This record gives sequence, C-alpha cells and structure tokens, in this order.
Amino acid sequence: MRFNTVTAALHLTRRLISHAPPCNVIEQMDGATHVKRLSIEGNIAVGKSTFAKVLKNAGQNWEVTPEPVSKWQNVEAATSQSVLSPKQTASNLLQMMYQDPKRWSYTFQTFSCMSRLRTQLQPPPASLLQSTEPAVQVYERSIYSDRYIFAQNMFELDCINSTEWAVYQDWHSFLVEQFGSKVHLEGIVYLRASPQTCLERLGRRGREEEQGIQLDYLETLHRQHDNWLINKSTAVHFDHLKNLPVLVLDASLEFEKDPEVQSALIKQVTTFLKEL
Ligand code: UDP
Ligand code: D5M
Ligand code: MG
Repeated sequence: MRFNTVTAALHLTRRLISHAPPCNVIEQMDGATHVKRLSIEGNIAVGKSTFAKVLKNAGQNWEVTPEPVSKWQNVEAATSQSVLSPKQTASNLLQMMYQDPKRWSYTFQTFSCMSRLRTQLQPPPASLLQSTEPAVQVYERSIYSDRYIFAQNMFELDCINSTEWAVYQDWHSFLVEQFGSKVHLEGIVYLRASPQTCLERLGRRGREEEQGIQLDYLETLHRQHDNWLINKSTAVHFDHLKNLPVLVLDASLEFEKDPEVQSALIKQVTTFLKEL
C-alpha cells in the first residue's frame, strides 16, 4: 500500500515535470518580466569584462556574470578538493594549458565548460525576476564559445586530438540537449577589434599566464569568431543557435575611459535588446 502511494506520487511528479514549461515561461506566467539572456563574446583581452562593467553601471536592469577565470587559476579551491596538504600546490590550469597545450587543452575544455554550464544554469537573481522593468542577464562568454571558438581552435591547432574532439563533441551536445531551454540565449553581443589591438590590451592587462600569447594565436581566434558570428560558416549543432541574433560592436574604439563612446555602445545594445 505504502509502495503504491509512493509510486503514484512519483508518477504524478514525473508528469508534472514533463509538462512543466521552461523556466523563462514560468517567469512570464508569474507576471514578472521575462529576463533576456545575452552573452558577450570576443577575442582575448578585447574588453569584454570592461564592457560588462560599463553595462552594469549604466543604471539599467542588467545583471552581469563574469568569466570564472579565478577558478581556472586555482582548481582545488574551485572544487570540493579544497584541503591541500603542505606539499601540494594549487593547480593553475590556465597556466598549465598555455605552457603545455597538447597535454592540458582537453582537460581545460572540460573544466571551463563545466564552470560555464553551472553559471548558465543559475536562476537569475530575485532582483531581476521581481523587476517590472525589462531585465537582462549578461554572461561573459558561454558554453557555445567554449566549443565553437576555443575547443574547435585547439582541435584545428592539433592541441586536441581527433579522439578527444569526438569525445568532447559528444558530451557537449548531450549536455546542451539535456538542459534544453535552460541554457538558451536570446542574443549575442560580439565585441570585435583587430588581433593587434587585443594583443596591446592583453599586454596592458598583464595577466601572468598569458604573457607568452603571440599575435598568430589571437589571429586564429579572431577568424573563429568571424566565422561563427559574422560569416556563419561554422557548423553549429543546435537549432536555437543557428538563427540567434548577433550584434557586432566596434571595440577598436577606446571605450574604457570615454563616456561618449560608452553611451554610443550602450545605445546600440539597448536597440538590439528591443528587437529581441
Ligand atoms: N582596455 C582598454 N581600453 C578599452 C577596453 C579595455 O585599454 O577600451 C583594457 C582593460 O583595462 C584591460 C585590457 O584592456 O587592461 C583587457 O580588457 P578586459 O579584461 O576587459 O578584456 P577581456 O579579456 O575580458 O575581453
Ligand atoms: O579570457 C580569459 C582567459 O581564458 C584567456 O586567456 C582565454 C582563456 N580561455 C577562456 N575560455 C577558454 C577556453 N574554452 N579554452 C581555452 N582558453 C580559454 P579573457 O578573454 O581574457 O576574458
Ligand atoms: Mg574578461
């Protein structure tokens, strides 16, 4: 009898889950504003984090989620294996990847994609959900740039072998399909500047692990971005990604300390959002 009751409850729960609308629809049903989800994409050091802060400070209803670089610089602290013995040192996976890309690129891709997936699965903060104004959740990069920019580039540069690439694509597709609309975006903002400008900004930022990066690596990443987001020649495997609106912003302009350039860029994002 007890077994039957539990089984019936389980059946009911499964039915409710299988008929549950995606979370963004729930938000609309609750009367709260639909939260639009955007990612900011672009080459290394083009200015994504800086632009994300500009958006956040613009006084609008924008929540920004930065890239979890510090987790990649200290793997133990980012995982449950956080208690290090005196002989152990923290693993800086970002540094390991740049120092020995053939050995560590695949490992890096697994960790970066998992950390981004966790981030993209977080529900928007209550302040956005309760807002009556249009609200936007902005991510710095996404599980899609992980695959269609970096992992693909590493494969083409022979830092990931064909077996690793096949395994990567298999689990990446599986995760995106399983999590469905929870990881969908409504649009992409592509910050675009020449690889030379990115190299100069990278030097200015002075992140230690990146100091060996050469112009030709930034050039390959620039081509990957253009192929995915402008030329649309990259083969993507998810229908929702195929027609995703993309706003290309000219990030070669020095916007960090120029309020006029900033407001021109914000205006373009605001217009783009209205059309989504
Ligand atoms: N930066 C700059 N001018 C700009 C935008 C950014 O000099 O208009 C600098 C910024 O201060 C930082 C470096 O470029 O030192 C890289 O910027 P960020 O970390 O935002 O780049 P990301 O890697 O996140 O794209
Ligand atoms: O990106 C942060 C740093 O992390 C930069 O050195 C690029 C690197 N990065 C980010 N994602 C990946 C993946 N998926 N593979 C390899 N390297 C990656 P920044 O652009 O500086 O904010
Ligand atoms: Mg950044």
